[in-house]
Amino acid sequence: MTFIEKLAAAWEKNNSLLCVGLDPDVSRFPAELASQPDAIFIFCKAMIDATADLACSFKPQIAYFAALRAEDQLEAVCRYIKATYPAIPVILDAKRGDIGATAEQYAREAFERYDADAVTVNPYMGFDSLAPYMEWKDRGAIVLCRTSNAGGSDLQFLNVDGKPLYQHVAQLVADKWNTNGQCALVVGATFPAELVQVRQIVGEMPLLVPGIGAQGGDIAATVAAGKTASATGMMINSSRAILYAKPLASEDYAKAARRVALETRDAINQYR
Ligand code: OMP
Repeated sequence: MTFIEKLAAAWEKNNSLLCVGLDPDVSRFPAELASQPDAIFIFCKAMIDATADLACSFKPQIAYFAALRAEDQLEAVCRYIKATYPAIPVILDAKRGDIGATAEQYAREAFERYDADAVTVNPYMGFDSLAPYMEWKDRGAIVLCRTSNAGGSDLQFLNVDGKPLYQHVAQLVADKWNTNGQCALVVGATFPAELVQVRQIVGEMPLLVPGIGAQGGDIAATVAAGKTASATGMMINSSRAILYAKPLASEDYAKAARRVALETRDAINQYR
């Protein structure tokens, strides 16, 4: 099964467009985890178990592991998802981008070492920097297009031949780069007007849409702007709002994460 097929099956199976982001910040972990040597894995496993029936994908962010020399725990997280919830695609968020020879190594890192179903990549260096990922026909390449941060406008909004640069990226991926049908695009939930533009350009192509939750993106506007004719087409990511949800009196941290993930999944579904 390809990444795109697996994603479509997960949308259906869990009736969900929610991507649960795994951004494990040890400074925000519950106190009882602090002394554990593999605290990052234990925390992520708890989050995965709490949300696996509510998510269409999991997105571990590599920097949170690598900064603490915890790549072994990222490997364990990816292995755990694959073994326990094989229907849920794993997106390695690494935002890679480099010359072809180096990109080949990054592709092996994502698809061999971590066995990710898809990886986020940066289009700034052009098609030859993305081509090595496309050699992995059953995996996905999720290309940054209109990012959720305010500074994304510095370059992505530059006017090039009468159109903002991000629209050229969307057009290039849709028309030329997606030769094997394995691409998706990143478009922030913080910019619903641009989400509408990108959806018009790329047709049914899946979009990774971060920016709801901690970054304040509006769920109703996001869904209206980005859904396809079949009311799917998006992996709407939330990380911190789910991972660090404040437990109510009767809850532990995993139950709190589940409550917020459920509310978020259902809020998304309400507007599909
Ligand atoms: P929260 O703001 O905590 O929901 O986390 C958002 C996650 O999505 C982080 O892991 C970011 O690195 C990632 N992200 C963005 O926030 N904005 C983007 O434009 C792209 C990404 C991404 O590629 O995932």
